[in-house]
Amino acid sequence: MMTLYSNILESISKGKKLLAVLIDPDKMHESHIEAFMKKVNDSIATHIFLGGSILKHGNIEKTAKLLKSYTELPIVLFPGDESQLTDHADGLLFLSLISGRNPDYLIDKHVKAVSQLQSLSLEVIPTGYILIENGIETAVERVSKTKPIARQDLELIVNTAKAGEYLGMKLIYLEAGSGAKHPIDYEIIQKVKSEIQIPLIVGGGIRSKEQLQTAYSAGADLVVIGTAFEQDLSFFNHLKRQTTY
Ligand code: 1GP
Repeated sequence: MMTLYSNILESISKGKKLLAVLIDPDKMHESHIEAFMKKVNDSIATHIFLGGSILKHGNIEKTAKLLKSYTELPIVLFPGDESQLTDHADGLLFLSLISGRNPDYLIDKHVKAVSQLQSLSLEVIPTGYILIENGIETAVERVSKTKPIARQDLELIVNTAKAGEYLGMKLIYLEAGSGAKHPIDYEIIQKVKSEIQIPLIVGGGIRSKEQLQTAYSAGADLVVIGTAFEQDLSFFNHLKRQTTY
């Protein structure tokens, strides 16, 4: 079943913008989940993304189970590696870090995930993951040991996204990195969106409603926000469900 992906396509065809709240089990204490999810449920969020570059003490399975008990929103795994898989989620962004040249993150971790995936009922969504330089080194760069693409190199960014689409990926994710200083530029989003036919995800460093709207108006179909919600629950108050874009 391809419910998750077809729902994304359907929303886009209706002109609806999507918002994923990213939850890193390392940063979210179990005792905070109920209150946090109440805020999420009252907001315009449409998806929960779950995962982190590396997990030290967090538990994906336990967190996914808890999240499910508090929300109807689809839970999509956004894993740093093959250890972050669970059947308690609805789907998986099968991320290939196509901005980098480290085979581990291009294909190796994927091969290692297969036997586990065969025993799970997750909807697997192949996703071209493109890391763009944002002013500071982020966890993805450190953990993957790859260099992000320079923000100024629009041609390389666009060609990387196009290559991902030609390879059959179903989503392109432009990532500035968690806690990024500069979210992905308007021009980058606009140009990539105009060159690809598949849905475009944008994330990293988005901390205000204005930045969210900028990403949407540039052409992002789905925006991912983690840090801003982790640091300040009141951010949700600006994104209450009746808000329209
Ligand atoms: C990180 O794109 C996501 O992978 C979200 O980034 O935590 O900066 O919102 P932030």
